[in-house]
Amino acid sequence: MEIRSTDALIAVDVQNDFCPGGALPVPFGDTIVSKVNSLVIKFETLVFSRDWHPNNHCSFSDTPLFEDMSWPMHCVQDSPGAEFHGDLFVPGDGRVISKGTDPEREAYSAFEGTDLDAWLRERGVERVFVAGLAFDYCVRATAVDAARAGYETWVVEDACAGISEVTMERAREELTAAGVQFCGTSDFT
Ligand code: VGL
Ligand code: ZN
Repeated sequence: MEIRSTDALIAVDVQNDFCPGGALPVPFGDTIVSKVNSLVIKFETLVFSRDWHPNNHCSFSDTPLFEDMSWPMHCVQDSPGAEFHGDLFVPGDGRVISKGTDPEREAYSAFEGTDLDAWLRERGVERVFVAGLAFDYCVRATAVDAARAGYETWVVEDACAGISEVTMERAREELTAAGVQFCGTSDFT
């Protein structure tokens, strides 16, 4: 895979709370950080999304069920858990996209309620490569929205980790149906 000037990398929610030890840990979430870094150094156009909730966000529950998309409190704005993983490379010219900032609305996709589409369009981006956490929620939703917005969309699968096998399999089906393609970090030269 030859990276072009019209490509963008979207690194989704590589944050402490989604890594082991965090509030909403994705199994092996930390193991993808070095894979994401290997992409970060290759792409010119870089987007880093972050889950960035107010402390009264509607998805928070004291008795979260996960399956119904109620979650323990996580990624609260300006808390240590909301910070990017300490090993993630975030170059100064990378664009940080904060999502889920409205207390009344869930936002899994980095396109939802943000100016990401306009920002990519301004830069002439045609293809996007999506990686990060969690494969079955925010990576899935971001990639589906990218495809719907007209970008040629790829998910770099080994640079993602997901919450459960069942929802990951469902996500693969939904991504495929949306026209999203899959690749791996070893496909980039
Ligand atoms: C996410 C659950 C709740 C994610 C965010 O980043 O995949 N999952 N909030
Ligand atoms: Zn969240």
